[in-house]
Amino acid sequence: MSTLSEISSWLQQGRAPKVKACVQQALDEGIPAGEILENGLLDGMNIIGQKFKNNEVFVPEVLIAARAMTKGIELLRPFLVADGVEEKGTVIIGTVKGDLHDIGKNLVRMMMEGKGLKVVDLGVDVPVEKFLEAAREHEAHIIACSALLTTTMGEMRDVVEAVHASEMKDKVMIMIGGAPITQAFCDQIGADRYTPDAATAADVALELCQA
Ligand code: B1M
Repeated sequence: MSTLSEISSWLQQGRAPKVKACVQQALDEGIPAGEILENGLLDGMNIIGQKFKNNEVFVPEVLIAARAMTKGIELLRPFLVADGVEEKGTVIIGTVKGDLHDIGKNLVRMMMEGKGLKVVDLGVDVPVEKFLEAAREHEAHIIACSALLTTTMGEMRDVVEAVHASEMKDKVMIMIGGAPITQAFCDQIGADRYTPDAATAADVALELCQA
């Protein structure tokens, strides 16, 4: 098995120390960092994302795999910058004001990072103004809002209205998701895209950044 296949395989098994060791081995073998990212780490994360979508693996496995990926990316990050690998787009993500649920949002963030996007994570309980400030500061392509409570999903409408009233209205797309969110709600508030799960959110974010 090649070192890159080993990275993908260990990542799928959530074995962070093994992933780190193999990433180091691949670097020592002279494999470019971009290739290690694409054909090792992202390959493994894409397989996990697909299995998650098909209910073949569940949240704990995904979180452990995502943690292993983060460890691998930490090791690669300086080389990726040195190699001049360009990030494919910038996403501001957060759980809306009043809402403290972050497991799904963290999965979305990790899947998006797995697609090569730069993700600025504002955490939980994020007020509307903070989403806008961050989008301005980082020249983001996308604001991604997560909500798990029916009592907080209305915050997304405020984010949409604030972006539409700002100078960013033609530049920044708004993606929404979380258990109570539906396509009908997305249409109602005028957000750009609703996605039901983390893997689809990452696919759509990449598509929007490349459009
Ligand atoms: Co809370 N909670 N909770 N909770 N909690 C729910 C959401 C609830 C449905 C439970 C229930 O009653 N059956 C209910 C909401 C009811 C409603 O509004 N209709 C509820 C409640 C009521 C509450 C409190 C009010 C309870 C209380 O204090 N009385 C309170 C609120 C606190 C607050 O936020 N202000 C509360 C607190 C908590 C904990 C802190 C204990 C904990 C959160 C811990 C944490 O996140 N760090 C918690 C948990 C764990 C849950 C449940 C059990 C699980 C949520 C979860 O993490 N699921 C949840 C019940 C349930 O969903 N079964 C529940 C796993 C996660 C991977 O899924 O987040 O849906 P999810 O993310 C998915 C998709 O939704 C999507 O991708 C993810 C993966 O594919 N997705 C996006 C998410 N964000 C996206 C963004 C996108 C795209 C897709 O684009 C931007």
